[in-house]
Amino acid sequence: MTVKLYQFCISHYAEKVRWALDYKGINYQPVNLLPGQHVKSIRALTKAESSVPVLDHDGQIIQGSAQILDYLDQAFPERPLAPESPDAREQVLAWEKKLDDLAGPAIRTWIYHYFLQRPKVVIPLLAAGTPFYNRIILSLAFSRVDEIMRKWMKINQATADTAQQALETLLAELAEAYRQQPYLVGDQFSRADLTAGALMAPLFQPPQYPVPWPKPVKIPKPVQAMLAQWQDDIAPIAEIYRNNR
Ligand SMILES: N[C@@H](CCC(=O)N[C@@H](CS)C(=O)NCC(=O)O)C(=O)O
Repeated sequence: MTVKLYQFCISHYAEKVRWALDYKGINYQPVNLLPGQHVKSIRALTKAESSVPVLDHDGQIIQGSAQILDYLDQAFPERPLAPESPDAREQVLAWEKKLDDLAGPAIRTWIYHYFLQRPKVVIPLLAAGTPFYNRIILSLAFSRVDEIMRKWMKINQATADTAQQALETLLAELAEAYRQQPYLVGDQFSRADLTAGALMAPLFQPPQYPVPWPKPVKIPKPVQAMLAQWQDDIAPIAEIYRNNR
């Protein structure tokens, strides 16, 4: 059996899938791609969109983190990622969808807006897990990389401010949920908690996440300030990650 994960190391949606694979004890081979250069290889695989993560299980191709988690639970039912009860399952999937649709894009817009202003910080994150010369290529072409990424993901000061607001609201909602009970749904860890932990991971930068996170002093000041302000709301999510990743 061969399981390959096409990904960017920095992708927090890929982190959902890495975590799910590790949680189920499935051996896999990561295929680390450089953003930009990924389009051709992913389109050739999926015949559709260019987004990662994409899973290849013995030639079966699945694109999208939620679809991959569905597939993993069907193909590898040990250690299920969602509860059996239909009600609880519905709640878990609703949390996941909300986080996928809101938290994922908001974190990306907010962090990249500031990190793209620091090429020395962002280039090692973008090129993580790929050959060293990609860092040189990205450095030489950085103004174009910055321009393309901002255009592609609609990143600017206004969208970063909106994303920051959205994050603040979501973090408060998650913190409130974790104050009531140890998991987002019921009394067991599920893909709802996994999604919160994986998508919010750039806010607490865990060591298991396979990228060279910047030293705290290198993090742009506006990001440092918000991380300090959100510290209490981030803490329960970091704890879920620490205890279950
Ligand atoms: N809903 C998708 C979102 C995936 C996504 O946004 N992936 C980004 C990286 S974090 C990507 O591949 N962007 C490049 C592209 O779409 O070509 C999922 O859950 O997998």
